[in-house]
Amino acid sequence: MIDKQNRIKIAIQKSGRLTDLSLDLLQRCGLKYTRGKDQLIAFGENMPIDILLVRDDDIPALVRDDVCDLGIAGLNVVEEKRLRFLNSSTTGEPFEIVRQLDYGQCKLCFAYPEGGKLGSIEDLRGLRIATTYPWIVADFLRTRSIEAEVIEFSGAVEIAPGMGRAEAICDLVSTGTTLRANNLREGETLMKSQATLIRTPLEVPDEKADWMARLLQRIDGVMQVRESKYIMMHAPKSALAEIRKLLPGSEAPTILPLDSLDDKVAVHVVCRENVFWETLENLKAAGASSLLVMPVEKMLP
Ligand code: PRT
Ligand code: ZN
Repeated sequence: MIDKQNRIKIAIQKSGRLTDLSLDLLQRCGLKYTRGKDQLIAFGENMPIDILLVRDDDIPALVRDDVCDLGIAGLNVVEEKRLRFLNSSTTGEPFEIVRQLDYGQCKLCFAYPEGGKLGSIEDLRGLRIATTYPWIVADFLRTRSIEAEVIEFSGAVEIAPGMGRAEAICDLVSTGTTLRANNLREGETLMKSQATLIRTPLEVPDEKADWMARLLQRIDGVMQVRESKYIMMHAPKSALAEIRKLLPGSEAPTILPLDSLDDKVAVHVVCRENVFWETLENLKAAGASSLLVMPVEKMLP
C-alpha cells in the first residue's frame, strides 16, 4: 500500500452543476469514499485517491500549485485561468488538459440586445462587452482584430446592457432561456465547453503515476460504456456483409454456429454508439432476426 503522501488528490466542484456528475464519474471508476456533511475532503477507501471539494474557480490554481494532482472544471474556467496564469508567469503551462469529459456541455457566446443595432462581433468595435471571462474574450477579440472594451463582471452578466453598463455581453449558454428572459439574442460562439480533467504538469512518483494511469483508463472506459450497447441477433450467412455495414461504431463481431441451422449464425457485437430503433429495423430488413440489445456494464479499452 502506498503512504499518505502518495495519495492522489483530485479537486472537483463542491456545490454546483458539475458536482454530482463528477462524483458519479469517480464512483463509476470504482472509487468508494466517505464524505462527512460540509466536509472539504472525501477520503477514498479502496483506492489511494482523495477528493477535494472546492469552488470551481479555485480548481485550476490548486492543480497549478501542486496542491492537487488532478482537477475537474468546465473548459471555460480552465481556459480563462490558463490565459490569466500564463500572463503573470514565466514558467510555462500551469497544468495539462488530459481529457474532455462527456458532461457539463455549454457554449460561451456573444449576445446582443433584442431589436437593437448590433448583429455580429464586427459591430462591437469601440463598444463595451460585459463578461465573467475577460481573458478568453480579450484573446478572441485580439485574434479577430476587434478593438472593444471588455468589462469584467463576477455574475449576472445578462443584466449589464439593461443597466447601461455594456452594449453587449459574452456568457455561457445552455438552453438560451436566460438570454431570452433578459431580452438578449444569441450571437457568435467563442468556444464550446464541457467538463475537463486537468493534471499537474509536474512529474509524479511512480506509484502515483500508476494509479493516475489506471484512473484515466477507467474514465475512458466509463465514457465509452455510456454510449455502448451489446447486440445479439441471428442472421443468414449470406447477409453478414450487409449487416456489418449497418452496425454503428462496431468492432469485429463474434460469429457463432446455431444448433441444427446451417444457413444461419448468431452474431454478437459491441457497438460504441447508441443503437436506435431505425438501426434495428434496418437490420431486420437485411435478414436479421431475434434481435437483442443490452446495456454494457463495464469496459476496459
Ligand atoms: O460556486 P461555484 O463557483 O463553484 O459555481 P459557479 O456558480 O461558478 O458554476 P456553476 O455550478 O453554475 O457551473 C459550473 C460549470 O457548469 C460552468 O463553469 C460550465 O462549465 C458548466 N455549465 C453548463 C454551465 C451551464 N451549463 C449554464 N447553463 N454554467 C453556467 N450556466 C448558466 C448560464 O450562463 C445561464 O446563466 O446557467 C444559466 C442558465 O442557462 P440557460 O442557457 O439554460 O438559460
Ligand atoms: Zn465559479
